[in-house]
Amino acid sequence: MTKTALVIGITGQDGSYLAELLLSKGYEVHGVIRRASLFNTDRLDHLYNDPHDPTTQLMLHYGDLSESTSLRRICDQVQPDEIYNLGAQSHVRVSFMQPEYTADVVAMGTLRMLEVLRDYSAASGKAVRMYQAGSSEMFGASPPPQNEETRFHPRSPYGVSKAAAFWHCVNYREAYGLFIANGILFNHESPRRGETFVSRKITRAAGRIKLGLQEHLYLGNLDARRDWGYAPDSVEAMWLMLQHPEADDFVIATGEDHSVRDFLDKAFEMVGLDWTKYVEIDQRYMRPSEVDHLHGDASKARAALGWAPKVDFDGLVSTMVEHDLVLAEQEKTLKDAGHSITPRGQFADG
Ligand code: NAP
Ligand code: G4F
Repeated sequence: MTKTALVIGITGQDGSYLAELLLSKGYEVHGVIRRASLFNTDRLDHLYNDPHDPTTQLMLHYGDLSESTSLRRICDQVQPDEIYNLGAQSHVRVSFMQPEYTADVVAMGTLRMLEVLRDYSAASGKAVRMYQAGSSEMFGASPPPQNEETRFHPRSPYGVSKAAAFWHCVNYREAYGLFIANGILFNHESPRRGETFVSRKITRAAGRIKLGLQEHLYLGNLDARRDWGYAPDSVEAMWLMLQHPEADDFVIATGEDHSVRDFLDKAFEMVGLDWTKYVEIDQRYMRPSEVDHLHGDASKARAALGWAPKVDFDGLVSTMVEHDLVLAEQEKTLKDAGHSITPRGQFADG
């Protein structure tokens, strides 16, 4: 029997890799997208077919976590077996500037989705399974290594909202016997990472500076340490959580941590440049309260799900730098032809 999945946040980094994974496993995949004034499906375009083609396995629907009516209608129409809630205002620095909006989408949006799940499960009689995208940002100030037993001490409106979403999911699992798995994922990156997250900001800049398209890279705290993994490895863990016999919560991490400085060293070494000549510290990229050190212990996921990361830190940085060098070469060709090129990752104060 073909399984049907509903992915909220399908246009994001993880959503696009998850859609690829599910399609490769024969799923019919439905995604929720937000209406925007410009198309926002770049990360999915290689997967998308004309919906009028009866063989297409990927369908997109307009909806939003801020509106339960749309989620309810989509769920009733699509009749999913598995729901992946990856939708979020996912930028930590932006959450300090838009705390109410972040809480509404991340915490309340998850609660809205849970109410839809509760009613849809009862009406359809299906044993529906839901994945919730939790975050290591929930651990915040708790010292490393962090695992499923570590106390949450979030340090941002985003982290607080993710912790609220986590507990809503635990409560719905206990109260209504629903299959809901919380993934507690540590940072994961890829060539599809948004360009205002530090990893991609660095690899985009390394490529552009190498080709003379950018002079400086403005950053905030270089001392923060993160457990950086590879996004395709992470989405495999999401799928495994929903195939597990019991609904549970799992930390997903590489078990290695590096500083932002280490990331700079590696990325600029790859393009043969000394980053200290180009990087400048800009206070607007600092956070009112910072998460200093994340280092995950994913032993539970290794034992119960058989999950392990396939790509290490060096492999991750190399993949991103190689990709972004090609992008920079394309931009250079455009620039040489008279087009203007803007390093958009440095546009806003996030
Ligand atoms: P991302 O690239 O920022 O993607 C977020 C997705 O959520 C996008 O598809 C976005 O749509 C959608 N979205 C935003 N607001 C929405 C709303 N109001 N209603 C419905 N959808 C909305 O994030 P990601 O890196 O793929 O991360 C996926 C999830 O995992 C997020 O929940 C994130 O918080 C969480 N997470 C990420 C990491 C990480 O390191 N990447 C680690 C732990 C947890 P648009 O494209 O229209 O903006
Ligand atoms: O790349 P970041 O913005 O990721 P952050 O804050 O760790 O959040 C990401 O990972 C979470 C999982 O732990 C996710 F839940 C969340 O959705 C998101 O995907 O920043 C990483 C570190 C921070 O300590 C930040 O202060 O890099 C530091 N940093 C230094 N300069 C910077 C910059 N971060 C950004 N975005 N931009 C800078 O210029």
